[in-house]
Amino acid sequence: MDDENHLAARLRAASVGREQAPFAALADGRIVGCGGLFAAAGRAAAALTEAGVRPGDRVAVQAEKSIEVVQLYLGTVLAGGVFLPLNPACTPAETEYFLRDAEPAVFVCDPDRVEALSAIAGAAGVAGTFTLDGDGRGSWAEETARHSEDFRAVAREADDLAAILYTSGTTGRSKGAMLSHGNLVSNGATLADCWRFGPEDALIHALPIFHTHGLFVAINVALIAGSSLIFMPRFDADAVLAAMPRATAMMGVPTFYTRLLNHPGLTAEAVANMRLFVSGSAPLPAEIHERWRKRTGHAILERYGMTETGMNASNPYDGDRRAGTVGPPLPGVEVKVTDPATGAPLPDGRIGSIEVRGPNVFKGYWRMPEKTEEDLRENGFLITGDLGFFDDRGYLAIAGRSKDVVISGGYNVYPKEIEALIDEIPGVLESAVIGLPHPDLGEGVAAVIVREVGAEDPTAEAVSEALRDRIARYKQPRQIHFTDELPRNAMGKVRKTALKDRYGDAFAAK
Ligand code: MLC
Ligand code: AMP
Repeated sequence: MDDENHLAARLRAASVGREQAPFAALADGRIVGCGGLFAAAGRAAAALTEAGVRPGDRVAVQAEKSIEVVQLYLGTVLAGGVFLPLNPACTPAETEYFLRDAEPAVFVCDPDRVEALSAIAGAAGVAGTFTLDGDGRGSWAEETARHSEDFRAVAREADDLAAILYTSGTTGRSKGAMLSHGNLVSNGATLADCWRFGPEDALIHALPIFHTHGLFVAINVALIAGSSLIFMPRFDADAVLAAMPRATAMMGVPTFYTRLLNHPGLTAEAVANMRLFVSGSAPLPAEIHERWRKRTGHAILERYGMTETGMNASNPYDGDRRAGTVGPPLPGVEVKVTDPATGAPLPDGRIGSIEVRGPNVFKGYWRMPEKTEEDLRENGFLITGDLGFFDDRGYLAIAGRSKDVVISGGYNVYPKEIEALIDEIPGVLESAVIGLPHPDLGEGVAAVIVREVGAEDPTAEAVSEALRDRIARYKQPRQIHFTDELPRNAMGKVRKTALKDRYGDAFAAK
C-alpha cells in the first residue's frame, strides 16, 4: 500500500507477512513487533496530516530517544513529510535557530522543555507543538492514539526530500543537509547487503537517533534487512554486555569500544553470539582495533561516512579488515583523492582531499545555495573536508581533516561557533578552540584564551559559566588554558597545530 512512496516501500517491505516478528526489544522488556511498528507509524502519519503536514513540510523532533520517535520518523516518511531530528541537548537559543531556519509545520519536544520552547516555536511560525517524553508519553502520544493505523502512504519519488539533518559549519551557521528518499534507500540497501544483515540479526542499538549513524545506518539497515533491534536509551557498557548473548551485531562510535575494553566483562565468551562489530563517526585508533581482536577474536569493521552522504567506504565483511583504514569505496559510490589546491586526482599513496559521488550524496544545504556550491562540484563530487589516501590494496585511510572540526565521542564540534561566543566575554581579547587527544572521547574540546592586556578576568570558571546556557554541553570546553599570545602563521591565521602540540597531553595527564 506504500508502493508509490520510495522510502516507505523499501523500509516496510521486509515486514510484510512478518507482522508478528519482533522489531525492537525495549529496555523495559516490551517487544515491538514489525506490524505494531508500522501500525503506530500509520497513526503518526494520520496525526501529522491532520496537524497540517503536507508533502515536503518539515517535522521537527527534539525528544529523548524512544521507539515512539522511530515511529514518528516512519510516520513522517509515510505522510510525505521531511523528518528533522534535533539533539535534545541543544539549548533554547540553538533550537530557535533550527526552527526559524527550517520552518517546520510540526514540532515535537520534551514536556520539560515545552514551556521554554513553545513561544519560540510559535514565533518561528510552527503551527503545531506537541510533547513526547523518553517513555513515549505526552500530547503527541495522545494525538496519535486517536487515529486509525490505516494510512495510505503519500506518493514520493526518489528525488523528493525525506530528511534534513543539521550539521554545524566551519564558517558560522549550522547547515541543514537535505537527504532524499533515494539517498536513504540506496545507502541502506547497500549496507544491509555488504554487512549481510538479515532476519536472524539482532542489532544492539545504543546510539542517539538524531544523527545519521543511529537513525539511518542502524535503523534503515535493520528495517530493510528485516532485522530486529535491542533498543537502548543510551550507551551503557553494562547493559550492552548484558545484551550480547541475545544480539548478533553492534554499531558504535569508537568511544563504545574504548569503554567496553575497560570493562572486565568483555571476554571472548561474552561475545560468543556476536557476528559483527561496526565502528564509525570518528577514527578508531589502530590500538583499540588490535586490543579488541586479541580480547574477543573479532576484527572491528570500520567504515567512513558523513551526514551529507551517509556511508561512503567500508572494510569488507569477508576479507581483511585493516586497522587504520576505512576500506574500499562501497558499491555504487565513487571516492577520489584530489589535490586540495587544483582538484586534480592524486596517485594512490598520496594524501589529498577526499571527494565522493554517488546516489548517496545529498541534495545540498537547505536554503543555502552558495554553501552547496562551495562543497558540491558541478560534476556531482562532494568535497568532504576530510583528508586521506588509498593504500596499496585500494583501501581508503583517513589522514586528517581540512575542515576545522573537533570530533568528541562521535559528535562534531565546530571551533568557530565556540570561539565567537568566548570572544564576546568581557576581558577576552581572542580565543582558539582545539581538539586534544582524549582517552575516552577520542578528542576533547579545549579552549586557549588570551585576555585583554592587564586583565585577570575572566577566570576559567567564569568562561564556563558564560557558555553554560548558550551551547549544548558536549560542545563546552572541558579544559580552558590562558596564554599571552596565540601562535600565528605569516597569513595571520592561528596555528592550531602548534597549540595542539603545546597542550597535547593535557587530557591524558588528568
Ligand atoms: C555526552 N557528553 C559529552 C559527549 N556526550 N561531552 C563531550 N562529547 C560527547 N560525545 C557530556 C554530557 O553532556 C555530560 O556532561 C557528560 O558528558 C556525561 O554525559 P553522559 O550522558 O553520561 O555521556 P555518555 O552517555 O557517556 O555519552 C558519551 C557517548 C555519547 C560517547 C556514549 O556521546 C554518544 O552516544 N555518542 C555518539 C554520537 C553519535 O552518534 N555520532 C554519530 C554522528 S553521525 P555533564 O557536564 O552534564 O556531566 C556521523 C556520520 C558517521 O558522524 O559517519 O556516522
Ligand atoms: P558528521 O558531519 O557529524 O556527519 O561527521 C562526519 C565526519 O566524521 C566525517 O567527515 C569524518 O571527518 C568523520 N568520520 C566518520 N567516520 C570516520 C572514520 N571511520 N574515521 C575517521 N573519521 C570519520
